[in-house]
Parts: sequence; structure tokens; C-alpha cells
Amino acid sequence: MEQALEMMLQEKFHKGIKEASKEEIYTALLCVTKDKMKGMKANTGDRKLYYISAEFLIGKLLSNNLINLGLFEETREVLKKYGHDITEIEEMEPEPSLGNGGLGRLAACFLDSIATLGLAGDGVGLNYHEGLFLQKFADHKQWEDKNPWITENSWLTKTDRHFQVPFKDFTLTSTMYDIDVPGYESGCNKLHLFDLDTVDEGLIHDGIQFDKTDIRKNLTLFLYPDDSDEAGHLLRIYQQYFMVSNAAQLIIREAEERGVNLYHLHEHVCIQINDTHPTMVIPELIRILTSEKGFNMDTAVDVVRKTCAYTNHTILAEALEKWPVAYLEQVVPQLMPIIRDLDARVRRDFHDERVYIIDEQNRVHMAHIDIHYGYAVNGVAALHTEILKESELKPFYDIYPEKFNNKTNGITFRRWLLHCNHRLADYLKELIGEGFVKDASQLEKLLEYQNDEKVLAQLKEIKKEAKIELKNYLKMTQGIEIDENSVFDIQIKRLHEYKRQQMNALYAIYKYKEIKKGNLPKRPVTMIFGAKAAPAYTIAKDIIHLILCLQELIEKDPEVRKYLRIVMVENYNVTKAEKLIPACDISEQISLASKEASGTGNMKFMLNGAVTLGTEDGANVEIHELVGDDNIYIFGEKSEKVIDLYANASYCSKDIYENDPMVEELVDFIISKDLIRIGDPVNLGRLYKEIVGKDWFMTLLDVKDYIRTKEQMLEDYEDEKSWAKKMLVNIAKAGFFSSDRTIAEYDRDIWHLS
Ligand code: CR1
Repeated sequence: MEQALEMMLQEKFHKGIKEASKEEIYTALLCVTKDKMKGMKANTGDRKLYYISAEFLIGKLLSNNLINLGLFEETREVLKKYGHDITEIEEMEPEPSLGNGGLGRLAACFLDSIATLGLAGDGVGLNYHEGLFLQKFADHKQWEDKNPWITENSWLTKTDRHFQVPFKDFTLTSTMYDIDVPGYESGCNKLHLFDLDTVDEGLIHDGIQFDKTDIRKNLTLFLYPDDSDEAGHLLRIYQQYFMVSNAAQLIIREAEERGVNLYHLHEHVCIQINDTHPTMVIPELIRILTSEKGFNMDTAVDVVRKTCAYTNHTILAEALEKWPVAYLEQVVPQLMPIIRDLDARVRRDFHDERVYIIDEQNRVHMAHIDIHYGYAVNGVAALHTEILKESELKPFYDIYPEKFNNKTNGITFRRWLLHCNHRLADYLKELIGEGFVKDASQLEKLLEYQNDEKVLAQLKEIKKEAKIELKNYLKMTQGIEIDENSVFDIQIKRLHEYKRQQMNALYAIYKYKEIKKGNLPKRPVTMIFGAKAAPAYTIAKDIIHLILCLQELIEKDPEVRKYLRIVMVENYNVTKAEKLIPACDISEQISLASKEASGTGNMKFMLNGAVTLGTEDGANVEIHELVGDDNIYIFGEKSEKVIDLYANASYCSKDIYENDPMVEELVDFIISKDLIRIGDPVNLGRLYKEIVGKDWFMTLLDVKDYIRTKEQMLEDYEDEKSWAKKMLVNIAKAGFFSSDRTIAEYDRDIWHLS
């Protein structure tokens, strides 16, 4: 490494390692690492997987690539020798924000595990120039700005693959960019990101505004461009078709290059459709096979059905895409005859309008295409899959029970332990050997030490050091100084009402009032939030406003500030998650039961020794089963009850508000003089009204149990030894949530690559 780095620096900047700036070292390291990956063997096999996804939230890549190449330690030492700190070099890397939340991060973890298991599988997506927006806070509100990440030297490699993508009024020529995905001590795969050479960032003004109709210039500017108007909807269809037409053409081209007879495509290729965004790959493949490859419709449908599999990530109705036929006619009219034919086949075979593809209002249900014309459908946690089978997708499960299966999500331990928590990883290696790095189930060896006081003390010490590191980071980035001796209570995830950040805010109000009354906590609490709200999601933005106002109120109150702090981290992303997760004591996983398909942050926190405060939702249920009642704090109504409340429309937040003085007091505080003085009465008033008058995700149903359970947790935290034991059990039991396990299951049950 030393020699390669030295040479690269000389070549690029005519400098040696000692004199080079951090930025120059980063650039040189990037180039050296890219060269090394070029020399790696590719994972190959008779069957190849294509994982198509609108999001790949890959995070910074330098350290992870070095770890997977087995070069991290060496590089760290070389840099140290010349007076550089690798964590400072890492800071130079811009984070590509090619994802929104768990769905995109899952895709990135999966790519890592697919490569690590030596499976031939590439990702296919889009090369958004600005990614998701950059979040800024001003006036206690979220503001959006562009978020460029593509610099002259980046992980992207421009390839000479181009495809023609036909739209109604014009045809676009794509360019494929590749990012190498090295496996841990294994071969290499690729992430293919498609783009247009004509995209023009100059189109963007006033934050993230741009002309939504100029497709040649705007197509790959942003992930999830605002779709609150018709032009926005159409743009998303343009993006989706551009993604899948390129994917379909790439898949067929590569198959032909391998000499595959396309009538046997399904024996050599499988396509994983990540949520409904890539669904149009099904009609697009059928279109290409019938119009260009001589297939008749029946055969094309048969081959495609045996090739495609679908993962569902949510039961929230608003996220299950339904595109109006009129929009599809306007953008991709060539697909409509095929979609109509697919619908006709369904109508011919099943007399149940709930499973039709085109509904009475002339909307195309994308998930329905996936389920009828794919060979597998999976949910992402045991409870989620049960809900799909028993309620959300029941009419489909009744038709195709054999297609449905569960694949509980996972996370890559390379990033979420080895990279983000060196101290813990090193200590674990010392205690139980290195085996857990490749075989995560070996973390259970840690259980032998659950009564070993030295080990327990050391785990607490490692946590403390991570808290100090976070403290320093927050001081540097946001100028906020927190107390490492306080309890770190962290909720970081997309902002959504179902995730109930508003309930956590009500806890903050509760605690504030208690402190004001003189009921002081034994130990100060630091409540940390990180979340972006979709730019057009009004109530989500109002919740951010409430949190930022509470933050301000407490910061300005010297009495309360000693015992309670709120910090909302700006522009929460993968990089920040990597600093926050190792430092966490209490992991907030408080979604309304039945609504969080899985969650994956819950797994990352557990692996890093945080204790979960959660509802029986998503993968929390499986965490609970693994760690047992003593090592997790569960509260709130169960999913059956919640599903019932929805079915009977019998939840009424106003009843709870009016009949419970404590709840009333907390909710009223949102529009109190104290907060209105700081914040905007429009936003706070709207949120108050929403909670009292609607509360669709039932905050008031669970808020009291939540407060009670959190108080219990804070009390239990004071028993140092028993808390450390909970930490240990959580780490030891986290092995199940390695994405290596998840991917091995996908391969065994769906992909059959090995
Ligand atoms: C779910 O909300 C899950 C991830 C990954 C999200 C979350 O619970 O962990 O997917 N779904 O499976 C999503 O983003 C658009 O849907």
C-alpha cells in the first residue's frame, strides 16, 4: 500500500505522503483502491442475479472497500507513519445520497453480502446527480438544497455500454456507470448506474426547484423528485422506465454474450424487483422478447414469470404504487398493450376484482403485476410476511400460497461493526476470536461472559468512548456540546408519522414538565433525533419543527438543560449513522405495531450494544424472541389490536385527549405560549390539530405506556452491571441479523445461484 500510495501521489500531485493534503491523500487512495479492485476476480456462475432498485444507499466507500480488500489495517498504519489519521481522510469523501432510508440501505448491505458469499449478482439503478436533497435547518425548519456528490475522481467508472430507451415522443441514449462491489475476502461484483449525458445541473434553482418537463436535462437529477403535481408523477414514470429498460437491455445483452438461449433465460438469470419501483421491467422484458426476439406472447410471459421475483417493503397504501393508465400512455405507450394483455389474462383466470391489474378507476397496480408475473413474493420480517399473507395481500396468497415467503432483513457487519465501531470489533476479536466476522452466529460465544465483571466493565468503557467521539463530532459539526455521562437516547430514521417521532417529542414534553416541577432525573438524558422529511410531506415537516422548537426551548432554559437535552442532527445520512449508532444507549423503535415492515436500524443498534425500546413491530418481534424479555423494553398495543382498530374504524384520538388530563396536558403544550414564542403558530397549530383530530398512527393510544416504559428503562440504566449484561446479550444475539444470513436464504429459496 505504501508504495502504491506514494506513486499515485507523485503522479497526481507531485507530492509525497507526508506533504500531501488530506484531500490529495483521499483522492490518491481512491485511485489506488480502484486499481486494486480492477485486478480482482469477478464472481461468476451459471446463473446471475440482477438486483434492480431505485435506491442504493451505499454510503462512503473508501474504508469499507479497504476492509473488504483486507487492506484497512495496513493503510491506517501507513498513514499514521506519516502523521495522518485515516478518520480525517475519510471525512474528505462525499457521501452519495442515492437512497432515502432502510430500503436503499438494505440494497447496499445486500450487494456487500452477495459479493462476500461469492455469488454472481449485480445491482442496477440510476445515477442521480444530486441524490436525495441535502437537509438544512433554519428558523427551526427543514430546508432542502441540492446534494452533489459526483466529483472528478469518484468511485464511478464510465463504461462504453449505451442503450436506446424509447419514450413516446423521443428516444434517449443512456450511459452506464459502474461502481465496484468487492466482497469481504471474496470476488467482486458491480453496481450499474444508468445516466444520460445531457442532464444539466444548471436547471436547478432556489434549493431543489427545476423544470420538471425538460426530461433530457432533468431525468437523473434527483431521487424521488417532488411528485405533488402531474409533471412530478410523469417524471417518476420517466425515471422508472429509463431504469428498467436499461436493466432489461443489459440483462438480455449479457445473456446473449454468455451464449444463453433466451428461451432458457430463467435458467441463467434471475431478477429481484426491489419494491414496486422497478416493476415495469416485467412488461419491458416481454416487449423486447416479443418485438425483437421473435417470442410469442405466451412464451415471453412464461419465461419472464420464471425470471422475476418481488420483495415487498411496506403495507402503507400510499407507497404501493398505482399509475394512472393515462400517465403511462403519455410516457410509455408501447407498454400499455402488454399491460392490458397481462390484465386480461388475470381477468380470464380469476374472478376477483381485488387482484386485477387495472382497476375501475383506470389505475395500474404495480404490485399486482409483480405478484402475478413473478415466481416469488417475499416480505422482510416474519410479522410483516404474516400480515401480507393474512390481510394486505390475502387474495393473492389464496391464489399463490407457494410464491409467498419471508426473508427477514439483515445488515452487513463489515460496515455496521468492523468499520463503524473499531473498538468493539477489536475487543470481540480478542475475546471470542475472529470467526464471527465470516460466521456471525459465533457472536453467541460472548454469552459465556455474561457474568464476567471485567468484560461487562469493558463493554461499558467502549460505549463511553464512542459517546465521547460522538460528542466531539457534534461539537465540530453543529457546535453543540453534549454530556457523555448522560443517557443517549436515539431515534434516527426517515421522518414519518407511522414511525412516531411525535410520540418521542411528547415524551420530551413530559420530561421537561417533570423537571420544571422539580422531579429531577438521577442522570441527565440526551435525546437525539435524525430524520429527513419528504419535501411535500407537510405534517412530517411540522414534526421536525416541533422537535427543533423543543430543542431551542430547553437549550435556553438553564434549569432544565442540566437534566435534559434535545439534539436534532442535521442532514442525517449513513455517515452520521455510523457515528451515532456505536454511541447509543436506548434505541428507539416505536412505530405503530403492524406498520414498520422490518426496520434495520434496530439491528444496527443491537449489534453495537444498545437496548431496544420498541413496539412488537417488524423485526423488533424477532429481536424480542432472540434476547428475551429481560433484554428489551416492549410497550404498546399489538398488531392484531391495531389492525382491528383500523378495520372497525374505532380509534378516536379525541376521546383519549379529552378523557385523560395527562395526555391533554402534553398535547396542549404543542400550542403553548412557551413554544409559540419560539416557533411558527401555523406549523404547531396544524400538528396539534392533526394529533387531536385524526392521529392516524395512534400516538395517543400508546403514549402513556411509552412514557412509563422509558422511565423504567432510565431507572434500570442505573444498575450498571445488569445494564451491561443487557448490552452483552444484545450483541451476542445479533448474529441472526447479518445480511450474509439473509442473502444465503434468498439464494437457497429464491435465486438458486450457487
Ligand atoms: C420499511 O419501511 C424496512 C425497509 C427495508 C422500508 C422498513 O421497515 O426495514 O423497507 N420500506 O426492507 C420502504 O422504504 C418504500 O418502502
